[in-house]
Amino acid sequence: MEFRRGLSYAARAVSPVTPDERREAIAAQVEKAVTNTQVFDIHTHLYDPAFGGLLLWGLDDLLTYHYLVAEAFRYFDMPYDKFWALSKTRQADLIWDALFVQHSPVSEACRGVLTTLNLLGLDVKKRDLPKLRRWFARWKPDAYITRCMEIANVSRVCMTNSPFDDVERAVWEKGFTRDERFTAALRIDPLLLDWPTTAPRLAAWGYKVSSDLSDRTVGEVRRFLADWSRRIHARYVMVSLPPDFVYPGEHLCARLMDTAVLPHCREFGLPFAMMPGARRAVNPQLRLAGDGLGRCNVVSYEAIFAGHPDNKFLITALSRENQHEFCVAARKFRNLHLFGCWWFTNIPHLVNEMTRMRLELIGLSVTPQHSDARVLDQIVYKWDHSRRVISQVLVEKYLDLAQTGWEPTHMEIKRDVKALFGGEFERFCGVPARGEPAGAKPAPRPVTARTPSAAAGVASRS
Ligand code: RAT
Ligand code: ZN
Repeated sequence: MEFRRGLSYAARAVSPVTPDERREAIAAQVEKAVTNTQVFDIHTHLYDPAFGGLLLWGLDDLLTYHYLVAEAFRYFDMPYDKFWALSKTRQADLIWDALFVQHSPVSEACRGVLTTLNLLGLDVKKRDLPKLRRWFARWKPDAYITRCMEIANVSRVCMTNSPFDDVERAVWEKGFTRDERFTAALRIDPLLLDWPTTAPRLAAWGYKVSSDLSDRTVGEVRRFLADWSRRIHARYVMVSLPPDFVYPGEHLCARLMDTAVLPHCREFGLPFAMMPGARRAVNPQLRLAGDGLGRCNVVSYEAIFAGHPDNKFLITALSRENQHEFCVAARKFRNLHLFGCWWFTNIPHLVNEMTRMRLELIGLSVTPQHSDARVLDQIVYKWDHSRRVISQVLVEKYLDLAQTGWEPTHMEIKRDVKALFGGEFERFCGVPARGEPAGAKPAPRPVTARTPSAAAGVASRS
């Protein structure tokens, strides 16, 4: 019965009458589908609640987001160290004053705070920071996660999981019961970008590595990757790369990729996500807010895609100038999936440009956006803002098609939006060769980490 109803629904096209009516009808269908389709947010810096204080949320974390810190320092004249010595609340006060009170909050990151507050049902008109803080203090993390995911209409998020982070590693090693809404990605920047520092750490953890890349060392790096892929049930392995990364080459990064990371990804059936263009610590005094960007050499990446047809690659590039080149690369290499408008490209102007370009060059085989949220509440604004732009672009594309008489049906629109919001990502990733199928129920863990103390780690902040 359901199926028959679906069919007749599907067969019904958005029927045109006048051009204006056609635009309205298509826009209404697209907006509805975009609003109602749940998103799998494939790259965030959020954490399963079992990680306690690592999961950031609430107003002061929103205000001290590093995107806002960078903007606020343009107005501050205090020394950097003095700012970092302040409490989070005091830092948030100063940022609020500089970016919201003394100036209108027009930047994307500032606007995002207001969108979030507004969608949470708060009145921002009075600019009353203490009152807003009181509202957040009422929440406990578990209920708040559910609330934010509901408003953002996000079904699952992928974390960024680093075995090189001491706090995070300890939680994984202890074990905990997974929250199924939080999937994992194995982040390995220190391994590929700083082998001289990382080798002794691996050795201290019991992997028999030396600083050379002997067969034994490579074997042990693979054992490390295997242990962590299994432990966290990684959906993919990921690294951010500097603009000057070259492949092929004698540099340790390229050699470790060839000998350890890519064979590991093949063996485990895991995509390898590369995020080119990050120039770390351009201004170290700004800490996390001090990274810059640069254009990468797409030829090096094409050599990787071409040389490893049995590997799958996910790419999001930081530089606007690389976007067109990567779209063309995606036309050449079906083992490449483009995703997201990353960091400095996550502004409406560039999301519009990039989404349009991607749809025009590679159609719907793309994941147009991820949130990169570092603070839970940010999924509310990041997805609201992205949905608006994706919707506008789609309406235009369907209208172009309708001009030819190819009118999209409701079901076709829904199908396409589903693909863009995680469906294509899942199709591309497929089922891992080893371990459980992607997205499968996480295996029971030896220890339940949702102990009162773990939960309190978060609750006590509010
Ligand atoms: O967007 C960000 O928050 C950056 O600081 C980075 O974390 C970036 O997203 C990354 O994953 O390296
Ligand atoms: Zn990120």
